[in-house]
Amino acid sequence: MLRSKRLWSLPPLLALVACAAVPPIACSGEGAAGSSSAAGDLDAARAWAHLEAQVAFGPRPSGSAAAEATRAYIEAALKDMGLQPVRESFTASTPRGPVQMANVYVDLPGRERGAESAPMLLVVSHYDTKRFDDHWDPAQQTARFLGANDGASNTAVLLELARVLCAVEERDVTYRLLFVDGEEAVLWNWDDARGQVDNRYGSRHHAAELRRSGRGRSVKACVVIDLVGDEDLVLDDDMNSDRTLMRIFREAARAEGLAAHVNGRRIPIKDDHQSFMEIGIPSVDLIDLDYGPDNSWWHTTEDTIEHCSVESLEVFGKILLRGLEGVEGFVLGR
Ligand code: 1BN
Ligand code: ZN
Repeated sequence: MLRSKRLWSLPPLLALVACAAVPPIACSGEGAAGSSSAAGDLDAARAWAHLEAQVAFGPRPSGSAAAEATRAYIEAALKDMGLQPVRESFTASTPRGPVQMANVYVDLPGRERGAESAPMLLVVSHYDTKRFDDHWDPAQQTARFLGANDGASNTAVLLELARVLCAVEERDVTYRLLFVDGEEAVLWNWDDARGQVDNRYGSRHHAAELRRSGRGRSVKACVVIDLVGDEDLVLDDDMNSDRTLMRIFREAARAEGLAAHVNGRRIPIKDDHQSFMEIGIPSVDLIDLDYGPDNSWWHTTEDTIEHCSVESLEVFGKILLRGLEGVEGFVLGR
């Protein structure tokens, strides 16, 4: 089992006021290349700092002030890298009434810079945390759901991926990094709202926009990351994912000597990848949905920083980067 290691001593990584005047994809700023790690490596310490920062906002359910603070943090981090994030705001119609939500995305153009038809690879993470306000055990009135693993870990890795991709001189494919709101259901269970879809609000909204604009035709693959900070990280073999993409990541882990961290339970998993599968984009969910003894930390107040580890972010980063090389080949039809 991987052990948790705290990195409280890290210096603050982000100036929260971003530099607005930098050109797109300049990938400049304190967060860009030039860190202690070799260019091309995902720096787990930087990712861990992003995880800590999100958890410090407290519970971050859609529509909350903390969700807005998280969005602002994501945008500032991306701007600090010299990128120009786009905010996609919308009002979600939920079983609890309208909720104001917003996705944030950033495009890193490939060689065919500017061409609308350039092949695109979408990488997705949700930043919202599960709503708990009406589900408190009376004995736990002061407890809070922090989503260190479910929400913060995946978003931390996606932010760090942005920094790594910035350091690449020329990409073969265009990457879109998408931070979605409203992955979690607003009712307690994913499928409680019979007849109405009460989950994946942000990814469904983005998928609908891709279809409406025609841009979806150039999106050749989608990689969703979720719950990747578990100190005992083993990615599941999700049956709802595209089999080829799943195989690419399994082989990537093997090539990195990390086979013990993939090929977990073969189960069908519901998550944001379904929104993109529904519009015909091959998609994979990289997720470890076995968190704590018998998954007892998932969607509980046990989802804390103490149950995540920087080593798991490191392991996942290696699998992700090696796998994305394979996905790029998939996207380009190689
Ligand atoms: C993943 C993280 N999910 C929610 N938080 C999706 C999901 C819902 C996975 C129900 C399995 C069951
Ligand atoms: Zn969740």
